[in-house]
Amino acid sequence: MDDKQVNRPEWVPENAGESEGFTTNVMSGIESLHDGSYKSDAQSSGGGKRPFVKRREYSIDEYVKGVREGDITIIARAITLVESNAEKHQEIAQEILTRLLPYSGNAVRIGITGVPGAGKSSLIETFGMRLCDKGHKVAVLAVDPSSSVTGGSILGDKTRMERLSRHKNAFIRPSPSGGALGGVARKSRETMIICEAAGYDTLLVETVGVGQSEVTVRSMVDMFILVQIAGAGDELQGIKKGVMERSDLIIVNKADGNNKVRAETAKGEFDRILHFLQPSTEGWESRALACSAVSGYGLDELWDMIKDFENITRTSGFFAHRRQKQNIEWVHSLVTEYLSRMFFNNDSVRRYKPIIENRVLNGQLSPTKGAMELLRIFEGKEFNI
Ligand SMILES: Nc1nc2c(ncn2[C@@H]2O[C@H](COP(=O)(O)OP(=O)(O)O)[C@@H](O)[C@H]2O)c(=O)[nH]1
Ligand SMILES: [Mg+2]
Repeated sequence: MDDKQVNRPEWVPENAGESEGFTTNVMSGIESLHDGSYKSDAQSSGGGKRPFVKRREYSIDEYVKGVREGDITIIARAITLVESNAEKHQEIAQEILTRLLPYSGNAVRIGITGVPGAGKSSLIETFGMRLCDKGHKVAVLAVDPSSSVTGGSILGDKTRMERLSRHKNAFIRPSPSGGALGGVARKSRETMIICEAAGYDTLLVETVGVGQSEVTVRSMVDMFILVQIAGAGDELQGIKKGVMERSDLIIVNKADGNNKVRAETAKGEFDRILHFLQPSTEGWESRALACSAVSGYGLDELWDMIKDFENITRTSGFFAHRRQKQNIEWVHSLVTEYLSRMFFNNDSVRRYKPIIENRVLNGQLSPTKGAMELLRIFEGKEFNI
């Protein structure tokens, strides 16, 4: 619990409780000067508190200017505002985002999924380094709805993208600890806007949680990549037809040493399977590629494929079309989320919900009738059963 105290953001008032809408825990993430965080004593010595430095408040103009100029500290602070659940931070954050929106949208957004251990973070590091060396500006984000429970994040585990995090052209941001997936998704999407306005041209989004987060990340990126390893067996890798159908590219990673031949064989098999599946992106035939995050094998080809994908879909108009669709879906999901929160926080609903649920459990009320009754109560009608 001590840990939590140390990690509480500076702007949380001393007397704020856990439930007042504040992010109560900031993940320590990587030790880097590029995420705008202080090189924390607490992390290296495992003990002492980081020195308390009162941060200067920036004006909205300063935020917008700083982000546009690529000022790492201000970018990180702007993202922290976006990630805050406090209402007053949200107001400022939304104003900043509105001002930045016209400068966003210019990056290619790539989502990367796959089971833990497949090598997503390692690939991002090796591949990201190459892009940065070529002069690209790469932002790496993670989407991990479980991070608020476990306190872990991609950058908290052993792969910390240490080389990449030190590169001047890279910006790495661990997953926001937003609780529900919806919250994490909103924060990640808004973080993407900030990164694009800051001039990052390639956004790599690592999916950390399994299941639902894949669907969410697919809905916020242009290209979706599934990372697999050869020989682990479909069961173990949890390959579902749905995930493959959402993928534009399947990377068979760890194609190095003794494993190279097996990886190439697996690549061939994936190519065959993909051929029979519904393609994820109109006008693009999903394909497989063998790569190694360790040797760098296949990574030039990976970049060529990303460029091909971008060219083909931009030319056909599908690229822009998908983004528009994603934006509208985003609006809808925000509305749904808002309504659901309002519904379950409604006083009458809270009062009668346990009673109605109990009747459903006892078989006195069908689930449908129970739901209808709750909705009636929400609309201000009398409880009448
Ligand atoms: N031999 C080999 N090992 C790799 C490769 N990529 C990742 N690994 C190892 O696989 C493990 C998991 O990698 P990580 O990037 O953390 O996977 P993630 O959970 O998918 O992000 C680590 O021990 C890596 O060193 C690769 O291309 N070849
Ligand atoms: Mg990882």
